[in-house]
Amino acid sequence: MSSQISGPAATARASLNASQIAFIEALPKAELHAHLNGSIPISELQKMAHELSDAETSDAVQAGIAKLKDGVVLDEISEFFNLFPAIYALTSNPARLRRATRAVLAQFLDGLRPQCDYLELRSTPRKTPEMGRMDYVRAVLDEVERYPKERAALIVSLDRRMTADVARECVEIARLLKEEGRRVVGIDLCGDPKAGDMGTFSEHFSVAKRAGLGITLHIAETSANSDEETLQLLSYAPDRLGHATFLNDEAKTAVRSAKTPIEICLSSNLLCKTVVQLDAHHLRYYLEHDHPIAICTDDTLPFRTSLQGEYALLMALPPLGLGLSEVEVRRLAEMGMAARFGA
Ligand code: 6MZ
Repeated sequence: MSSQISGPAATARASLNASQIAFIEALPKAELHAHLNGSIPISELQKMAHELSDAETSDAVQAGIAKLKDGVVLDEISEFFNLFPAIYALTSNPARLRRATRAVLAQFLDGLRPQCDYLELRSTPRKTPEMGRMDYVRAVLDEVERYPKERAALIVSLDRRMTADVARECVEIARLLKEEGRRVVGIDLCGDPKAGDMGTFSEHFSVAKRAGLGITLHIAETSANSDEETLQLLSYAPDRLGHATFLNDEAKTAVRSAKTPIEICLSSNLLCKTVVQLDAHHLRYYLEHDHPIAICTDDTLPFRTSLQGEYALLMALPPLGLGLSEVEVRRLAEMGMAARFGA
């Protein structure tokens, strides 16, 4: 699996026997919640950082890459967002963005026992001195479309900190590219959960829906997200939800009656400390109610995980994992496949 520094997923995997590992590898699985710039293998980032001259990579970027290599420890989720400037400095032109995307796709989809059968990769269109947002999305799509449509698709992310104009531009890019027949299947809302005004996004989700794009929203990711904000986001009738860790009873009832699939990222929740331990994880509640769930990685690099690692967390015995049965794990994998926007 991963040669990265050990995290909860690797520890859980190490506790499984060969037949459990073979079971996980053989399960048809979909990865529906993976952020491109959080999923670039460290070896690829290091290569890119080496190839650039010192003038091009500042000390801060070098320090950021070194920190990622050593395995970041986060005291709280807000620290997580400080990791991205170093990565963004490397994926700031179309050629290097394509290279990074190719490495991410290979990590999930290539090899004898790929991490997953289908990947919906997501990324936030970025404008840099060397590319516009449309160039950004086209560059990523060029790589995604090297795989058949049954294997890979793209979700365009909106960042909570975006202005209304930038959000409009991103949705327009997604809509136009979909119309051109390119493989954009959805719109996501992500970014620092403590930032932004969610009223900014309402009209953009309507436009995206009318264009036939799926909507997935990071929602109630931290205890600081207000119930009011959560209900506002649910009023946009999303097709899937990311995390949904801190839903109150009213929100839970709404989500269950709409049967909205929830993308669950166990290592991410543990390392960002939004869930203190696995036996307190909200996955259990949804599993008990037979509510649709998709098991996902979020950001493989900082969370030191892989999709098979997340499945290992499901199977490993407590306290390393949730101790779910093969029947339950198979059901979760099937629910993940059923929640795809594309394919
Ligand atoms: C919220 C997250 C996230 O889009 O540049 N991102 N947003 N919660 C999370 N869970 C901890 N993990 C990643 O990938 C990186 C961007 O994805 C969002 C952040 O906005 C981050 O800057 P892209 O490819």
